[in-house]
Amino acid sequence: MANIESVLQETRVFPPSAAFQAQANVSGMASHQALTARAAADYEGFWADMARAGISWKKDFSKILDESNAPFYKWFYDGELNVSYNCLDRHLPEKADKTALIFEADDGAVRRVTYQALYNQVCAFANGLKSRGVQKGDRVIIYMPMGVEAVVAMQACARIGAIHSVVFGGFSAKSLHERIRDAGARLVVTADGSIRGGKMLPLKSAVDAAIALGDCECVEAVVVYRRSGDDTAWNAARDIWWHDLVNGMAQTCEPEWVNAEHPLFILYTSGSTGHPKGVQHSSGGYLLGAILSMQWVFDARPDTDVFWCTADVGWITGHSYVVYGPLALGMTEVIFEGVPTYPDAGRFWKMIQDHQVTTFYTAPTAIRSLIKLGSDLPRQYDLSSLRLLGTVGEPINPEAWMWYYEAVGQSRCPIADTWWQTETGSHMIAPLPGAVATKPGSCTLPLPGIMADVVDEHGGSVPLGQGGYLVIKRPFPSLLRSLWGDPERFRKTYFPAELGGKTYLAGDSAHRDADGYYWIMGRIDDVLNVSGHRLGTMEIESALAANPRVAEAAVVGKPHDIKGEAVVAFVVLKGARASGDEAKKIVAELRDWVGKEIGPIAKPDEIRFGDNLPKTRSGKIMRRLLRAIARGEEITQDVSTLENPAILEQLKEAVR
Ligand code: 6R9
Repeated sequence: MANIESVLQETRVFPPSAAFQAQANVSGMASHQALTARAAADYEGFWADMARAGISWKKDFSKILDESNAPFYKWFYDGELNVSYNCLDRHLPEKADKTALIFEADDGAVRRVTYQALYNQVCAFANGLKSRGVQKGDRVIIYMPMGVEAVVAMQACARIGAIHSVVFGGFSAKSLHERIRDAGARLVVTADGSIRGGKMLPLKSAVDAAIALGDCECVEAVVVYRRSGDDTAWNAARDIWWHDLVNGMAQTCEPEWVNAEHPLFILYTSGSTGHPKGVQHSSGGYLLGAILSMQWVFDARPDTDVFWCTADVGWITGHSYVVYGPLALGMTEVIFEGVPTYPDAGRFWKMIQDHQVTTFYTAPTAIRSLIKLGSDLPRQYDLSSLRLLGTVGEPINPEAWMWYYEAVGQSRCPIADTWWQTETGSHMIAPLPGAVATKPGSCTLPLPGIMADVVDEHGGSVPLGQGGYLVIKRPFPSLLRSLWGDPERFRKTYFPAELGGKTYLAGDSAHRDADGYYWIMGRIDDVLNVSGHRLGTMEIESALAANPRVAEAAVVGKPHDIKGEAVVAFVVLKGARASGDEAKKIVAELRDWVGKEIGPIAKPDEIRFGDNLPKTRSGKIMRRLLRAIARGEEITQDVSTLENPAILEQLKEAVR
């Protein structure tokens, strides 16, 4: 499947402090081991206990796990629940006036929303959706800025059993179009625009452009939240303002009780083909994963914590640790509209101070960029409220880990490096911070009940110290159930026959050290991780190839100090190879093009032109060679079969 590299040896170990351990939900390694042993001894009983303790069921389940149609697993599959009920209604008797959301806008304005107010807004919006004909099982696309209304829209869908599919606001009209069509969305929820870093970015016009691309007859209505105040083109037959939709709607709405397996949402993510995959999650199992990981990994203390996950709701992290996990536990959480560097690089630290944040969860790429912009900045703020830090999205390098630990956590807060994926729904490998000693750069040990392993291409465990494929050997509740509309792709991608057809192949390589700690080494497929965002090289290649100037393109990643990985594109133009100012002009044009085809996050950092691409005799692009060229490495491969070795010289030059 892919090449496996090794990582540096890291020897620093940080055991939990006595103080942290004393107060932790899971305190000490013996408790961790007891949970793990319980799961190993009675796997189904373990998960059933957890599901009964964490979730309020409308109808208790009598069935736990169905493996009869593997890998299409089912969990708690005769139980009934409603996810929004679990996030809102069940807290009202005791916590109606408690703050659920502390929303900080880009310009610093703060709005607090209590559980009662959130419940009222969710119910009103749910009634609004129903008034537009949205029913259980219908798909709703949400293309919104980060804010209270995004949370409301998602919770309202969950309330009526509609399946939401959130599309990150940074994706282009073209990407949005593909997702609207694939999901067959009945309704789109958007805003006139978003405000980030002082800049307005239009959203509604992208929805109009997406629908204008055609084949979107499924969309009956577009609901528009007024945020930026920008002028917006209006189609009176289809468009409706959010405030008009909810005006006069009842602020109660009986939840739609759904089967545990009812799809809660679809979230598109990149894979190794040109088309994104619609990862489909369940209601019961997914919610359980969000709840347990909040309790275990974030050591949630609902009565005193102020939780802040900086992820946008357009990503899985925003689903599990903004919209569902913290609310299911009845916590107070911060949500932030803006960017970490506006008005300056102290924004995160100021917000932690202002809102007395106890638990802070962000991505290594944000940490690295903030180190660069002001490694002393955190010390200018009072960060004494913090008790726990987390990271997600990509491997964190030990230097960034140490800075996070010392400068932000003041050598007092444990760091939970959490490995998981869109597909796993919740944390899989991460420290339980009151139990597991951490090591900078390692996501440490699997959570209790998660049967992770590192295997070779036949599925056999490899010895400690050796690299291999990261897999999970038993189905677990929060695992994706299918790919929307493509069960065969689901089976082939995640449960390959080579591994027996029942083992979940994560798509990452990893190794374990002598203590059994996991170290993630990188993707084994053609997926790049740029600033914690998953991008398929094939998606970028198809976007480039769709440009009229381009004959052929190949895309690889190369290490980048801040983004983790940078996108390098090798392009063959129709006609002559470009050089000089002409080349610069075309580079700018192609970068913009990719921005429009996929979204700004996918723009190549570097473009190199050649008369051809290096290929094998059978015509396959030699990607390993391109990776070496992109990194500026010595070429050690045999290139004698290349038709035109001179192109290698051409491709060594990036256009600057
Ligand atoms: C949650 C999320 C998943 C991919 C995953 C892996 C990488 C995520 C990581 C990590 C090392 C961590 N990844 N967390 N690598 N250490 N703590 O990011 O989901 O966007 O689907 O990305 O991200 O490569 O396979 P998603």
